[in-house]
Amino acid sequence: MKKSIQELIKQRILILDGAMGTMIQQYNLKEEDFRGKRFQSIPGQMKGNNDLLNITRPDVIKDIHRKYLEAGADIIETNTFNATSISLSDYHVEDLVKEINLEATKIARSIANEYTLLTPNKPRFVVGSVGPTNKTTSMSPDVNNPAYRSVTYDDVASAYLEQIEALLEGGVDAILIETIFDTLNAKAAIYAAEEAMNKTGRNVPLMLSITVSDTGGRTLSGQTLDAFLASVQHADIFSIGLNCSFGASQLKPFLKQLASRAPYYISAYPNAGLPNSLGGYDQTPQEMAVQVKEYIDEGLINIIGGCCGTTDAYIAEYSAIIAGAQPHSPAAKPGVLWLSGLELLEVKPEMNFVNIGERCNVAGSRKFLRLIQEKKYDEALSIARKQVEDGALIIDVNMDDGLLDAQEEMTTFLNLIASEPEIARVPIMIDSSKWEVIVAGLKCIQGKSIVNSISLKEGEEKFLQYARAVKQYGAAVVVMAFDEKGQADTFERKVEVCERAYHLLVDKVGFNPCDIIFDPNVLAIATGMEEHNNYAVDFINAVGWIKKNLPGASISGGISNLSFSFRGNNYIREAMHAVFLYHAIREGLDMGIVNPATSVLYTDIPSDILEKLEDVVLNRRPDAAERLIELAEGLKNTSTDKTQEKRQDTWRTGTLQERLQYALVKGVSDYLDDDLKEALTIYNKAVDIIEGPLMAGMNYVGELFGAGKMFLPQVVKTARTMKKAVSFLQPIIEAEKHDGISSAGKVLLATVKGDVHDIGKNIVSVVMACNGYEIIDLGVMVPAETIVQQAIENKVDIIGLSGLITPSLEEMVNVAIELEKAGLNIPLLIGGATTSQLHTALKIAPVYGGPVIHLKDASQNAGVAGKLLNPELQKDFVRELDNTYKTLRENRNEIKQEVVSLEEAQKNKLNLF
Ligand code: THG
Repeated sequence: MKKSIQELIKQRILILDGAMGTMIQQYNLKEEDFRGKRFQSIPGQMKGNNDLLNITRPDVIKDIHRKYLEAGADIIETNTFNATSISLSDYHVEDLVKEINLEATKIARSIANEYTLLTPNKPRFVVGSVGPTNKTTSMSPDVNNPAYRSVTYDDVASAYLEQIEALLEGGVDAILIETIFDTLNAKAAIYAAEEAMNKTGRNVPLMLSITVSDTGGRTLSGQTLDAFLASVQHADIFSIGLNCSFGASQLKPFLKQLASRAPYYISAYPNAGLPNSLGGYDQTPQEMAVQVKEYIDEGLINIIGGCCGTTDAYIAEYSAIIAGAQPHSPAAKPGVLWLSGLELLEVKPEMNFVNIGERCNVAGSRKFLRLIQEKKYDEALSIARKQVEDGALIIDVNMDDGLLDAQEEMTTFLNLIASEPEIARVPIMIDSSKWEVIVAGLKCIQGKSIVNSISLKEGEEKFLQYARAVKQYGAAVVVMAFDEKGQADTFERKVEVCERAYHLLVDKVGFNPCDIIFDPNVLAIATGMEEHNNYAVDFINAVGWIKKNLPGASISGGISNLSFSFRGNNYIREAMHAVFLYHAIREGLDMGIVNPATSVLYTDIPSDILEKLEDVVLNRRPDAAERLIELAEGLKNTSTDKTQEKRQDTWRTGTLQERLQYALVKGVSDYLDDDLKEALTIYNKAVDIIEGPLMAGMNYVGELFGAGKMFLPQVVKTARTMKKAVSFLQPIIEAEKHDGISSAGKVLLATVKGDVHDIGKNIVSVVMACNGYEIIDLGVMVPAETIVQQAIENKVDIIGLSGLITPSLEEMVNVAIELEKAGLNIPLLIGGATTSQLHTALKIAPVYGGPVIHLKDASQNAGVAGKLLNPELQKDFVRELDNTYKTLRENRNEIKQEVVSLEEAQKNKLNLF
């Protein structure tokens, strides 16, 4: 009987295959191969649609699998990386999802079985490859609208469900969700995988593989690996690992980090080194094997394979280095509550207390309510940001108001928070009494959040249903001490309800006890009603009981509820909270929803006041409330917020340059108008401000990014701030232009087909518009034909192509060929990460008659365009350019392609600005 993958992995390291794309390239397939007879009439280009080859050239795919099996692979991946309706729709073949996945599985299955028969003691496995899709649910593709999403969680989940169902039906041995760059996409895939397994009745191991996108070791959507682990902790995961990103040696520190924390088997399939400036990979199989051997020797690995640039020759090296090696033994499960935003929050006992910011609550703050009603989201976000600055480790968000569409507001606000790295750093607590609002919130958040709340109010059945859903979405949950009889107000009732809920969650739902947070109801005291006097005591005692009797669970409460009867007297309120927290934390309170700006410390409360407060909180005498009220009236209502505000604004005392740089680096636009007004009095022209201090600030951001000190979402925020600055200056620039002078020239801009990145392009657009050019922006994913047609129709003077990912290099060549075919010689500007002068010189310039210029960053565009459109300057410029390109080509023949350093690769990435 063939051993299962679960048995085999305990015994030895398993070999996964190498890249599919690199192998397909070796067959030099033509457009006709991809189309076959069947797809002759589908519009657009079909070359590059590798997944379609399962139908049109199954012989090639089978041959590739055979080579990998021959090279010693224990596991091969189906050729289905892009086989979801979302990715296939780029090629207008989104109807073929089921067929492609079934065919791909059939091909892989048959050849794997063949090899299992040949080598029965080395059984071969087929894993269904599930790629990230080309869209992200966590980020906005629109610079002007950070709340916008081109796809939703539901879109992605249903696309994945269709794919994974077919893979399971076809008979894969495991599902591999790979090249994960966005955790929300991955969570939707995990959700879909569970659904698909339930539907098909085939329960197979779930494997995950992340790709890190920067030297700081974060995903593209900005999460650290630790944060990622928290986000997917709810799933039944077989293995986790890293693929793509970098070569083996650059990947190692991140792999180590993952292996030290992840309670799963570990996989790795790196690229064949770092890409060279042409987007190719030069590391030899032997060189790569030396680096991979280090992983093995350090006990990091259970499954090893290859990504971009690897072929069967690389995989063939592995058998020797894994022989007799000790497989990695997974880390222990955490045993404490893990939450995450962009970063991990591990609620460890020694943390003492986790404060949850209460201020983004329309029911708990008049100001926040007004801002949401008036759709002043920027200011509403500032409230969230301030709470994090004040030390909130989690942010509570509540949109429950009769006159608001709570579901829509929750979605908008959480999407906006996702674009604010300073806020998104921390986990979110989704606070609503409406289930639909909670679900809407869960579908927006890549981190591991907290649902606030569920309870037994509507009976056991509903409670279990909600709890199962929370678990499947991967959140922790606040359970309020409510049941069918109502709110638990006494110690006995609190304990009774929490205990019952605990057993239902742990025993019936299989909830991780660490993901349960009890809220035994903080109720207002000193209200004048005698039956309220013991509420705080009952709460504190219940905390102690839960801590001792319900292992793993945390305890929280809405602390400000306690002091409602002292509204208007902030000092007394805050002092009362301090006293209450002091006693509750001693009993084991883990967290609380509070105003993080509070500055009253227990130890700072004068003893006469403290005594009266403790009388009230601990219910020590019947007249305690009256005595406190008397005292409160004597005290002025001191506001404690003022000093806090001052402290944060110290950066405002810097020079103009420093302030603008700070605003860009932090992405803070609050003072932008003031600072720019000041700049206008110093600089001669508004354009000079953009090209001077603002560009300098952007370059500084570039350096930080290159050094791994900033990560992509932060940089995106910088870009937004830059855009705001530019739009402030734009009308002034317009006015400064001499009247009547028409446009400096018409510029067509496009991100090429296959690529959705456009932040860099948008900045180029703004900078050039500032310099008087008329911009025709065709957006993203623009096919070559459209670029040609629009260039002709609009009689443009310059064409600018942009792209961030490696395949865009080839697409740019394709566009140049199409422009040449159309007989054009309009100057072509090339920009974006992965583009390089070398690639431009070697691959793009030779296929096009017009000038082709590579630009390093957005600040160069206007200058170059100016030269190109001036007949006198153009001659010299183009001659010089030709010479440079010639030298580059000649040198290239002598020395082997230079390998760009990691830092260079990072800087290239920033070319998008
Ligand atoms: N448990 C759980 N969740 C909760 C609560 C709880 N969520 C909501 C609430 N209770 C906790 N949040 C707040 C937020 C603000 C205030 C009280 C609790 C508050 N606000 C001032 C007031 O009403 O006087 C508002 C002043 C202003 O408008 O600025 O006190 O118990 N799980």
